[in-house]
Amino acid sequence: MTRRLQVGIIDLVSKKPNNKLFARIMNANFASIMPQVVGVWCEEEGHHVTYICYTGKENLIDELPQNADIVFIGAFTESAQTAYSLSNILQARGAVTALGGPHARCYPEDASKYFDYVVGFTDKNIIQKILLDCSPHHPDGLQLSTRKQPLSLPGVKERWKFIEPTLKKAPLIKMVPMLSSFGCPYTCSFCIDSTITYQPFDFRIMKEDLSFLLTKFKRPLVGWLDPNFGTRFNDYMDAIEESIPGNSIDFIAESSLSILTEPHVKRLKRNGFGAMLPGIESWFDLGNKSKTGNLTGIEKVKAVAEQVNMILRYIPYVQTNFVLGLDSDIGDEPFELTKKFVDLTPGAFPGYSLLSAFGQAAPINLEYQKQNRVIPFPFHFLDNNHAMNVKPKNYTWTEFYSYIINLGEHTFSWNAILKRLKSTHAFIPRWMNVVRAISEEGFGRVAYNKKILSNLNSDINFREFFEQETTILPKFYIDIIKNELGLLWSSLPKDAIFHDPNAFLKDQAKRIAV
Ligand code: B12
Ligand code: SF4
Repeated sequence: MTRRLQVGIIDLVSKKPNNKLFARIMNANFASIMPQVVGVWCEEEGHHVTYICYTGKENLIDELPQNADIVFIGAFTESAQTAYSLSNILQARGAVTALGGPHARCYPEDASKYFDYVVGFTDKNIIQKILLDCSPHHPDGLQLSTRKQPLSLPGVKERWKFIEPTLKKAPLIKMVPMLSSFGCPYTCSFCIDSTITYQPFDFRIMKEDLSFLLTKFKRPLVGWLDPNFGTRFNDYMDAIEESIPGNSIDFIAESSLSILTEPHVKRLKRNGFGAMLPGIESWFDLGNKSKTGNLTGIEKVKAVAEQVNMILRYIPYVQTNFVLGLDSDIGDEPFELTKKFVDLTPGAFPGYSLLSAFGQAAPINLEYQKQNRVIPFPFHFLDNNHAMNVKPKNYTWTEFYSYIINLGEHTFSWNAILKRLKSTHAFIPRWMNVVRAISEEGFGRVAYNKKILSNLNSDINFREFFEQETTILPKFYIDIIKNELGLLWSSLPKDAIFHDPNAFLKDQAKRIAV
């Protein structure tokens, strides 16, 4: 009989204390699935689980499990420094620590300096192995991963005991995270899913979960975390229609434009889909996923705007996602086209991401590393917005920041905010757009980018870091980490704000040498 372990699980939805309006309303809705899944598996093995979803409003240090034998932490790269610091505190208290999630997948070699286990693709077997071993591994933690994504995961019903307390923290909107597939049939070069084979889950679990949710809420809200929801469109819609009465659950999903044809959108509406987040990414690249084929430039803008306006006639909330700084972009044209698109689709909310190479996430990152274009901005800033860690191919930094500031000012001008308000008719989507525009994501980001541009123009060390002429980290970044980590800063191991930006390339070279 194995020992009954005290297991702690921390889902770092936030990397820092955050009491802002948007965070208070939304963060609990962004809980990850896997920390809950790990909780289910640990309990099935007979262990006692304490689960914390950190949304930024809890006092994390007070809530840390006191007598845990092992603590699993789920973290994005932007939360890496927070996670490293927590691991240090927990190890000092005698706990063994394990890291999973996007950061562990993208930067396993770095994370293994601070954790006893670093886990990539995870199934129940791996968790069982860790629980059986449950011992410190210093100075290099064990890196574990299955070869592929698992075939299925515990559904909502089994995760409910972790979902329920998390949603209690969400005052207004309560979204249940669900997953119905892994991977994607497309191969967008920057994306972590470009090499993951598309694999739908067993529809029986999904159907059971949807019926189960109707016993918990009058009208549930489900957020599909699939990277490209509805790839086998008719099968998915059939499954939803067979399991619940028509239009009885609200759904949110991220789907490619190629899926969002008018007949499909009509069916989505009938089934309660109230928010869709299609990825447009670029006017000059990645045409296949938007089904615009060879169209580029203004022709693509017009075609996509027409489609997005069609979607908006049926679906009240549409966020259109773009990646800024791709190698296919040159001059002011991509930015001017995006501004044009914003004008042509006043009801859509544009989401902008700066091109980011997250360690081992995508094969193209090897190319960037070979070309020596990856800049070691601390992980804390790698959230697609607070740093672009790939040196742009066709822009100087000051040109690039001037363009993104101009685009931000256009997108979040009062004129655009009002037009968005007038073109959106449902209550929550209307005000969600306003809150997003006037908070961190809109006004906040424009102000932040202006600060970066001003530093580039006035601070030589700052500019040299961006130009890869020095590796001395500008004080600007250290001060922000210090400030945002608060009490956790003093527990952050020395050197943990630095990382090797070319670790993926070196790892590949080692593998070839072996
Ligand atoms: C759904 C999603 C979201 C959702 C939900 C996020 C959430 N909390 O889960 C929303 C829209 C909120 C979101 C937001 C963001 N996202 Co996002 N998102 C995704 C997406 C499409 C799917 C993630 C998912 O849940 N998959 C399902 C799970 C079950 O599979 P998995 O993630 O592959 O996990 C496997 C293993 O990693 C492991 N595992 C995962 N977690 C854990 C935890 C433990 C403890 C263990 C042991 C194992 C383990 O087990 C799984 C099975 O093998 C991914 C792309 C992708 N396919 O990974 C991007 C992705 C994770 N997002 C990304 C980013 C950058 C962001 C944002 C920073 C974007 C932004 N600017 O706002 C924010 C950050 C939010 C935050 N801090 O919580 C990056 C992360 C890169 C990185 N290294 O950090 C990704 C990889 C996309 C990309 N650019 O390639 N995202
Ligand atoms: S369509 Fe979306 S999920 Fe699929 S590879 Fe492209 S960016 Fe990734």
